[in-house]
Amino acid sequence: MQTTDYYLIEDLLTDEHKLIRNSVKKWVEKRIKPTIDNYAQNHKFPEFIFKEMGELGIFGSFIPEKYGGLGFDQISYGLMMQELELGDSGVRSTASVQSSLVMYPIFEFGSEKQKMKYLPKLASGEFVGCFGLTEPNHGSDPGAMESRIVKKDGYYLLNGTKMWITNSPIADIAVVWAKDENGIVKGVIVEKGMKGFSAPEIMNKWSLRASITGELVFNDVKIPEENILPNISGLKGPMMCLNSARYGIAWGAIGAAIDCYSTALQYSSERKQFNKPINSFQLNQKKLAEMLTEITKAQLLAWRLGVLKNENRATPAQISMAKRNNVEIALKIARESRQMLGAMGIVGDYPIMRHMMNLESVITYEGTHDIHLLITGVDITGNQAFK
Ligand code: TGC
Ligand code: FAD
Repeated sequence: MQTTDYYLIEDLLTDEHKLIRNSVKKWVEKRIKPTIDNYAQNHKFPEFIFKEMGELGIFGSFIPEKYGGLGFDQISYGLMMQELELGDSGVRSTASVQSSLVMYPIFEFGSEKQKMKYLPKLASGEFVGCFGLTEPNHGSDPGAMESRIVKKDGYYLLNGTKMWITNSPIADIAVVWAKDENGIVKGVIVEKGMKGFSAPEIMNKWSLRASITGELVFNDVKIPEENILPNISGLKGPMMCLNSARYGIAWGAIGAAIDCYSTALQYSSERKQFNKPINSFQLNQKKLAEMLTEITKAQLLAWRLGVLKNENRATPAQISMAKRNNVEIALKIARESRQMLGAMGIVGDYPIMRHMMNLESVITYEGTHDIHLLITGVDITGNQAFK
């Protein structure tokens, strides 16, 4: 049976890339695959992943060693995300948030003191971080955010609410985006235990059930001046973080797609109807052929984007195209694979339904499917399309 590396992309990887990918693959096979269905069925977050992913060097792998990272390149980061999402989108979510949305802004926009204080603990998994941009009234349009910081004598007062925040209920720190008195977006590091700060969990999700999601509520929270990210002002701050996370998702979604496709391929070679394996019927072969074609195209898109990212040449619109395309094909592959398993497709014995439900969040967060289409449209035409 065909592998999922149809165009021999393996040849484009260095020995170091393969080593990194294989170590994450091994961990996912040993620690995530056997346990994740139980966590998802019970809507529980597998907290053990923090320490173990920290030990594997997954958090902030692209950050210099001085701050606890490994100084890896962007293809390595992408491959890690692919392998994690082969296990579960929620596990990849945790790595995306910790690496791209918490460690990245502290590294890029933080003071030396902030970097030394937070980055090594985030890298090791001792600290859990979260990222607060979305609000109850402002999702796709974060520039209209209502959260505010007001300068006082030696500190700031933070007020507002953030919504749909991955890992917020268990986070030690939150990188939060709020406007100052001049309407300028600033980044703030909020620590667990600060008076007036709470992070209630959002319950009853049908998607990303093995990931924990919550709110961030700020009522006159006193933020020391030293907790403001000094080197960034404006919406481009959080957007730069999203460039990194969206890039990781473009790789991650391929992992979910590969897991669904491989499951459908295996099942359809064993399952017989009308005295024949069901993968001998042309309609099922069409499904498999189209899935592998889309996986191959997505791999090439992600790999080339990684090369451009390594060269600091990847544009936000290129990242939007890859995130949008790869999540869309993963979701379609999940739906087609599920059909190929018939009734068996709906049970937790196979990973497909879980991936499918997870991908309904992945296609919405980090910018919805349509927002990424609009970003591409604006880039092509130079004309605004969503205001
Ligand atoms: P616009 O006027 O276009 O831009 C405002 C300023 O931001 C800059 N900018 C970017 N900079 C770097 N990278 C990007 N991708 C950027 N996009 C915009 C832009 O140059 C400008 O800078 P300046 O210096 O001129 O002021 O902004 P707009 O108000 O029209 O808004 C459009 C925008 C870009 C916000 C919208 O298109 C968008 O992307 N909305 C989606 C919001 C989103 O993705 N939210 C994600 C929340 S976090 C999350 O979902 C985490 S999920 C976690 C998990 O994986 O579990
Ligand atoms: P809305 O912005 O209300 O959009 C609703 C619909 O309207 C969408 O289909 C959208 O495409 C469409 N739409 C909006 N504007 C336009 C337009 N101009 N033209 C055409 N169509 C439009 N956020 C964080 O900050 N941190 C996190 O850690 C985080 N984690 C998340 C985890 C999960 C499980 C989920 C589901 C979300 C998470 N989010 C997080 C929030 C996520 O980024 C937002 O849900 C997303 O940006 C969309 O915002 P919204 O849900 O408010 O939808």
